[in-house]
Parts: sequence; C-alpha cells; structure tokens
Amino acid sequence: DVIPVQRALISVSDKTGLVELANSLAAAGVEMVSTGSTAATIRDAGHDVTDVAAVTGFPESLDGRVKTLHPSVHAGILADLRLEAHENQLADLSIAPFQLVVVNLYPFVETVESGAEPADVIEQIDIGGPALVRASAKNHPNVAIVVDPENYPEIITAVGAGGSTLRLRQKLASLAFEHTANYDLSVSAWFTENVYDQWQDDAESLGEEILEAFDSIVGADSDDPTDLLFPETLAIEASRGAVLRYGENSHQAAALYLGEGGQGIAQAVQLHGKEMSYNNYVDADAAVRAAFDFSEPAVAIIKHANPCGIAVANPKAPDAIASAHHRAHDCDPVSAFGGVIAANRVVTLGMAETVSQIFTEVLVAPGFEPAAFELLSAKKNIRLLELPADYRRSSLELRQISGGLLVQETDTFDTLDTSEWRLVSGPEVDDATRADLEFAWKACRAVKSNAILLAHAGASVGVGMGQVNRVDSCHLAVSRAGERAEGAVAASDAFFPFADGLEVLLEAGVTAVVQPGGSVRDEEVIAAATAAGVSMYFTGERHFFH
Ligand code: 93A
Repeated sequence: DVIPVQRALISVSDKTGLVELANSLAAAGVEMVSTGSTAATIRDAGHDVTDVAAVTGFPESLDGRVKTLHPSVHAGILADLRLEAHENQLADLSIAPFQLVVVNLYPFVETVESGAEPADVIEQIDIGGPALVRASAKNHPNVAIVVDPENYPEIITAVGAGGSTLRLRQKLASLAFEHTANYDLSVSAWFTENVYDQWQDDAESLGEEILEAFDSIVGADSDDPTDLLFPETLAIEASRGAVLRYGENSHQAAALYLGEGGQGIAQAVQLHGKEMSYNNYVDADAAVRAAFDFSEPAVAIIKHANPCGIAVANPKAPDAIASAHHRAHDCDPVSAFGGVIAANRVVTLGMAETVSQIFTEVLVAPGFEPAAFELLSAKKNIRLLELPADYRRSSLELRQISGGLLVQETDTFDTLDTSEWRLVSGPEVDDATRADLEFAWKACRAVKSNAILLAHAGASVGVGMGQVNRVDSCHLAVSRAGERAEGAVAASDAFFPFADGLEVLLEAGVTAVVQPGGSVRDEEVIAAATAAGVSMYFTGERHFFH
C-alpha cells in the first residue's frame, strides 16, 4: 500500500516551507503542477513547474476564482487506480493522476481579523482549495493530501523512502477533513455575525418609515394631534422607547413604546445581554405577571407566553427564591430550556447558580445580588432585566382588532377572598391542601385558556394550556404531570362544561379541585367529584386569559 509519488499538485496561500518542499520533490523527480503565485515561487527557486492552466487548457480566470476547478484536475485526483475501469478512463481522457496534493486555503480568518471590508472577506472564501482537499482525502487509497506545512517533513521523508503509506494517507485525510470543516465553520460564524447583522441594520432602516407611521398612531412625537387615532379617547400617552430588531417574525418592523408613567416590563432596565426582542418582551411580561400574583417568593418560567413552571418557595428553605426557581424548573425541565424566567424577589447567588446551568433567554427580577449578577453576566446569551422598584401593571389592557381597539380593565386578584370559596363536594380539606388549592388557583391565571393546572406543595407539576376544549387541557396537564398527578390538586380557569374533563383529572388521582363553577351541568360535575370522594370548591370567579 505504498504509493510512489510521480506527480504532485501544489496550491498554497501560506508559502511557509514551500521552497524546501519543492527542493525535495524536484530532487525525487516529482512533476509539480501549480497555481499562479505558488508556481511563481517554485520557479523562482529554480525548479520546473507545470502551470495548472497548461493542464486544464483553460486560463486561471475570474480573478482567480476558477483555477483548479476543472475535470482535468479533479479526475486526476479522484481516479481510484485500484479499479481498471478508472485507469482506462484516465488513459482515454489523457489525464495523468496525482499521487500527492498539497493545499492550504485562502487566509479567511486572518482577513476577517485584519478588519477587511465584507467584499474582501468574501473574496477570501476558498472554493477550489477545499474541493482539492476533500477530493484528495476521499481518495486517500491513491492520494496523499497535505494541508499544513507542519506535515511537510513527514511527506518529504515518505517520498524519499519510496512513497506514502496507507497509514500516513489515512492520517492526512482525517486532518484534511477536519481542516475544511473548521474552515467552513469560520465562514459560517462570520456570516452570522456580520452579513446577518448587516441585513438586520438594513431592515431596521427600511422599517423607519413604518415606525414613523407607528409613532403617529400611538401619538408619540407627533406635531399634529389630529393624526392621532386613539389618544384623546384613551388618554394613552407614549413615547418610542426602542426600535426592536423585528417583530414577532423577522419580516415585521417593530418598536417598543413606553406608556407615560408606566412602571412595568417596558420600563425594566436591561443590565446584561443581547437586546430584547419583541417576543422576549411578550414572554417577560407574562412571566412577571405570573410571579407577581404571589406575595410569597415566587418564580415563573415562560415559553411562548405560557408557563412551563410556577412555584412559590418552600417556607423552610434557607434561600427562598432559589427554592422557588428549583421547584418551578422541576415542573417541566424539557420545556424550561430557552425559557423566560421572572422572580418576584432579588435573585440570590443560589438561584443564579442553578439558572446559569440552564439555557435561559431572559431573567427578570426586582434586583440581583452582586455575586448572582457576576455569575450570570459571565454568560453571553442570557438577558438580565431589573424591574422598576414599584412594578405594577397598567389598569387598562388594550388589544388591537382589525379596525379598532378592545379595551378592558386589567384582570387582577385584588378582590380575591378565598374564604368565600364554596365547598360543593367531598370533605373540607386540610390546611396544606387548602394552601395548594389557593396556589393552583393563582398559578392557573397565568395559563392561556383553556387552562388546567395541577399543583403539589406550592409548585405546578403539570400544566395544560391553550387547548380548544377543556378535556384536552386536562389530558395535557395529566400527561405532563405523569406520576405526580396522583395526590396533586387541580385548578381550572373556567367551569367544566361537562364532567368529562374533570373525570380525566379524577382518574389520574387528583385529590382536590378548584374551579369557578357556574355551568348548567354543575350538578353532573359535582356528582362526578362526589363519587370519587374528591373535594371541590367553587370560586365564583373566572380567570380566562386569551
Ligand atoms: O478561488 S478559488 O476558490 N478557485 C480555485 O479554483 C482554486 N484553486 C486553488 N481558490 C483556489 N485555490 C486556492 O488558491 C488554494 O486553496 C490556495 O489557497 C490558493 C493558491 O493560489 P496561488 O497559488 O495563486 O497563491
């Protein structure tokens, strides 16, 4: 398996060690074929060299973009001479095979590091070089491929000793594929960082016109109040807070407007991380809304505006907010990946230590202990937001529909009085279960309708959200909870219209249920709970969240 070297293709940007290599190959009687400046260097050293253009019968063209990309070159590299057919075809085509290919690629990384313009960087993306490298490495039973001057001494020795061994060619092939893979990764990283960013900037400036139109609708910075569609009637005064990279999707221009006197997520101060996106704001708002429904230390983890975990602290835990986060995360660790987290207390080092292990988009809290901030801000990908000291939600909620706006009072628990809950089935529950029911009822408000939330010991264990019927939400909550459904309590954001949804929960082993009540079939629903010996409370108030 030793392949003697008769013909070598040499095309290198980095000329380190090239002359020594050429000296040895010439001494061994090897024919050298080379591209432009590589050929010139070899010729200057006093050796014969064949220009690649003479092999291809095609001039090096398009500013060097097309030099070796030619069948006469690639057939000479790719022919598997263990096969008679390949050997005969090469002979018919009058193509001589290569046994050695020496290539190193255009200095892409170095060009990027020099601060070159994008057009110059792109010119340094080597196309023909990697093709030579990969073709040679693929055909390592016949060809030795050298991509690094560090390996020149080895190949010089092999040529002098009669040729390359299979073992050497295999090793070189492996290095070669590693080399081209790393090269492409560098190119791709540059595209992500530069070209994509550039495109975003263009999109932003294109979006400016649209944003001016936004301004006039919202009433920000407008000279002429007659332009304003809604401000007089709603007394919304806003100013543009930030141009966002884009809206819900990358083709939508978007901006953040700050309501005058607002103390919400829009006014949060970003302490660390990449800029907030539109979706980050939506999720952070949902997360904060959920966490601040509790007076005890609480954490909510949100994905796509829905909670994948909500919990209050174990009252005995020394680090309360860390305990709440731990328990919220345990609800659904799979979904919590890439989540948006809100805490209603200052983030401690203990909580930061856990969060830093989990890929998290946003963490918003009233503050961060210095050590917690230090740990988290070492992570590039997390956004850290500090809420205004007197965080509160607006008293009105607006939603746009085509041609108009819907306005409603904000849903709150301000008037929640759990002592008014009515027991409609089963025995009065003990204090711990009662506390769990109250927790579940509050946590359920953070879940998009139809919402079913299973909880145990102050932590959600299974959440069913956003389904178009309540039975499916029950199935989802139960399947997410798994074994944890047994002995859990359940909350439903609105009444059970039939007993079927409740039955799913009862079968899973839920011990107590809280729901608004008020269905025309309440009797059936109560009968099902009673038959299962399960306590059920009616709150008399519903918390849809759409
Ligand atoms: O521009 S290319 O992508 N097109 C080619 O056909 C080609 N062939 C070899 N780059 C190409 N090369 C590269 O040219 C090699 O990878 C090497 O880095 C460089 C050597 O060119 P020169 O000998 O002119 O310095």
